[in-house]
Amino acid sequence: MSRFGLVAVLGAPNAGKSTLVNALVGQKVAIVSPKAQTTRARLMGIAIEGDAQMLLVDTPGIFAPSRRLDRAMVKAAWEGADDADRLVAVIDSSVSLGAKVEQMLEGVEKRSEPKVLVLNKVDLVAKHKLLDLAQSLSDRLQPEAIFFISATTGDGVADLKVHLAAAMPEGPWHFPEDQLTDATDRMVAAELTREQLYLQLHKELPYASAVETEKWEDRPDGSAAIHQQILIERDSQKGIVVGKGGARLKAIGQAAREAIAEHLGRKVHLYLHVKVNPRWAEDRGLYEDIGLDWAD
Ligand SMILES: Nc1nc2c(ncn2[C@@H]2O[C@H](COP(=O)(O)OP(=O)(O)OP(=O)(O)O)[C@@H](O)[C@H]2O)c(=O)[nH]1
Ligand SMILES: [Mg+2]
Repeated sequence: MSRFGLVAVLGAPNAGKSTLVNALVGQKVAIVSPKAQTTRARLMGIAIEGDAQMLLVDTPGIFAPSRRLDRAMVKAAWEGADDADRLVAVIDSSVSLGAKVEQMLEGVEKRSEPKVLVLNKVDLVAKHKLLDLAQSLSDRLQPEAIFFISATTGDGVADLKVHLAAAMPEGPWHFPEDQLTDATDRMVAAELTREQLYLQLHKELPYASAVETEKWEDRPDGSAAIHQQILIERDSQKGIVVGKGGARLKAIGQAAREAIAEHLGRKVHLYLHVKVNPRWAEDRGLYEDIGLDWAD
């Protein structure tokens, strides 16, 4: 007998959803950063546990959106939950509840899919505090199970994986055993560069930027030459992305190139171009490229 099912991972921005999906997959498929709103579009990680293959939907964080891009992200998050066999609600247990997680809790509460509550980042919290938190959240969400985990240390992740696998319905696997994500290499490459923008640029700049893979050449020597555009909104931001004497862009490119090469398992030449487009966040074509539906 084999099992196959869909697990949607939901939570407020920065709860650790992408880190958890990577931990469940056992390899990095989703980008992660200390800044909120890192994930912009749904991405599937594929994990196997015993006889079960699970499609793990990593979703953007849920919050009260205002900009069009934010609305599209939150919409994508809820759509990621559609048809899920289990909803995993991820809570950052190191920060107090409150307005930040309210949007997510209200939405999850209303849904009929069976829920699993995950209190993440337990490595940062005293045990006695976790029990109160677990109690009040389980009163609200009525989960079938609660897990206390650390997605970064891996603590508790194996038990969660076993639980989810057993909850998957019977059915044939949908993906080859060695496939870890549904994202194309072009998308993963753009995401890995965007991750560096989140890690290396300060304050608001990551939110004002996007990355697109424009051109991809597989060279005869087995390497890949990848051209990407970094879109920013204002001329004044260009200097910050490029840095003194080009140093920042070089550092971003170097780190992204290494990450992409590791993902592809081959040599990569990465060419980054910075382009100012004040309206990129209003560009329908770009939404499609980054895997988002247009939000009105
Ligand atoms: N200490 C600790 N940090 C964690 C844990 N899980 C995630 N983090 C950190 O929390 C930050 C956010 O993690 P992400 O996985 O990007 O969170 P996310 O929920 O996907 O965030 P968005 O995509 O922005 O909604 C990163 O700096 C992670 O390293 C954990 O269990 N313990
Ligand atoms: Mg994320």
